[in-house]
Amino acid sequence: MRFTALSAFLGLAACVSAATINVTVAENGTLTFTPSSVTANNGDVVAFQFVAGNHTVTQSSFTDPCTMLTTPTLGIDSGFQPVSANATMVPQYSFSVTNASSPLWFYCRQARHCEAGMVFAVNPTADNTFDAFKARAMGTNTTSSSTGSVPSQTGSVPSPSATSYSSDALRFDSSKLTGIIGLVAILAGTIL
Ligand SMILES: *[C@@H]1O[C@H](CO)[C@@H](O)[C@H](O)[C@H]1NC(C)=O
Ligand SMILES: *[C@@H]1O[C@H](CO)[C@@H](O)[C@H](O)[C@H]1NC(C)=O
Ligand SMILES: *[C@@H]1O[C@H](CO)[C@@H](O)[C@H](O)[C@H]1NC(C)=O
Ligand SMILES: *[C@@H]1O[C@H](CO)[C@@H](O)[C@H](O)[C@H]1NC(C)=O
Ligand SMILES: *[C@@H]1O[C@H](CO)[C@@H](O)[C@H](O)[C@H]1NC(C)=O
Ligand SMILES: *[C@@H]1O[C@H](CO)[C@@H](O)[C@H](O)[C@H]1NC(C)=O
Ligand SMILES: [Cu+2]
Repeated sequence: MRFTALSAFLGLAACVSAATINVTVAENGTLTFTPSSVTANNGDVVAFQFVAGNHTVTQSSFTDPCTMLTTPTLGIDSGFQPVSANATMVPQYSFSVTNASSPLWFYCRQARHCEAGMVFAVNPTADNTFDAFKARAMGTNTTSSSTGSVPSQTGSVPSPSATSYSSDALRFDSSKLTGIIGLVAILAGTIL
């Protein structure tokens, strides 16, 4: 009993101390994540606000920036988040960082946006920098690229490797709830 109560308290304390890191997607209608790279601690939530256009935040890998991560597990993917020009509420998507020692790499999978540099990173390293990731993204040549640039901002954290995370999604437009349920279930699973 006592142990359970203590565990619950520690769990709560961990939740309370976790920070939320806001990232704006398509600020001013540009093909950008702002900021484009963040440093997060374990438990921190990275929350994306999609303010314009029709974009995604989709997990990839350093070596293949514009391809959705499917191994060892399916990566994080917000799905397309269209925002009408006169929207008063913007869609939001978030996930929590569970291993700050593992960098996480993302792109927008709308046609050619990745190749235009619409990429994002959590905890890039000295070896695998955000700038190098973005350059790889823009160097992919499966499709022609359009214009767009991202102000770079590099976080740093030691040691690279495998990916681990939990994710959840909050969509203010209830028409997009399909698929979110599963993600919420994953989050609930990590809490319980
Ligand atoms: C993140 O955005 C939310 C609203 O979406 C706001 O309440 C919160 O203060 C923001 N956090 C930071 C660190 O800016
Ligand atoms: C959006 O516009 C504001 C005001 O001009 C500017 O400060 C900001 O850097 C712009 N953001 C992006 C991502 O271009
Ligand atoms: C958003 O983009 C996707 C992929 O291009 C497309 O299938 C979808 O119809 C778009 N949604 C809107 C509302 O334009
Ligand atoms: C505002 O949004 C609604 C729903 O997306 C759309 O039907 C309408 O045409 C929009 N109006 C303007 C002025 O953009
Ligand atoms: C670009 O295309 C060439 C030829 O198709 C290929 O050999 C090369 O690996 C590609 N580069 C990248 C970064 O995908
Ligand atoms: C966190 O990531 C590091 C570096 O990739 C890895 O060595 C470690 O095993 C991971 N820890 C967990 C709990 O997954
Ligand atoms: Cu995009």
